[in-house]
Amino acid sequence: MLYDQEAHAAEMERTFIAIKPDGVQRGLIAEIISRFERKGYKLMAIKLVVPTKEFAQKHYHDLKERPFFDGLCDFLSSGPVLAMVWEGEGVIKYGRKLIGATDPQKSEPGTIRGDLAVVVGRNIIHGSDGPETAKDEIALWFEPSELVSYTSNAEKWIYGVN
Ligand code: IDP
Ligand code: MG
Repeated sequence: MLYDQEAHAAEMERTFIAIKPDGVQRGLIAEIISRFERKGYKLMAIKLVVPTKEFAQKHYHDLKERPFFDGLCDFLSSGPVLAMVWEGEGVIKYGRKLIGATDPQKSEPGTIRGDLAVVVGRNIIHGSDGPETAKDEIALWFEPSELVSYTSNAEKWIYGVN
């Protein structure tokens, strides 16, 4: 069913997705990106960065009381991270579905962590968990000028927008 451009634009969301150092080192970049791309989401920003530990602490600030916080921040800053912004209808929530549960042993087969990871400390990918964190994480990792807005020719086929 076709619906109008305005309704479509109002439903558009952006989320922050990062392939952690284990995913990059294991050669899983293309595999992971392809799952978001084939679903129909649109890549708006991408860069490979080695975050400092201080930056990792900012990214994971919500978890600072957890016993694994220090090790987690050491790990995130231990090598290249592929930082991305993906756009689409429902991409924040559905992106988390594509990723799977935090613990790969509890992730369903078919999800990224379910198919490609085994332990919680090396679960290869990060995804924003809600609209507020998505906004904050995109702002932490990217300058506004690094986000590329464009119309994909596939959109009218993905959304049925007239
Ligand atoms: P999420 O990545 O699924 O959103 P969070 O609870 O936000 O999960 O935790 C952030 C990251 O911290 C996880 O992806 C995982 O790498 C790590 N983590 C979470 N719980 C544990 C744990 O119990 N032990 C070790 N690392 C953990
Ligand atoms: Mg989280």
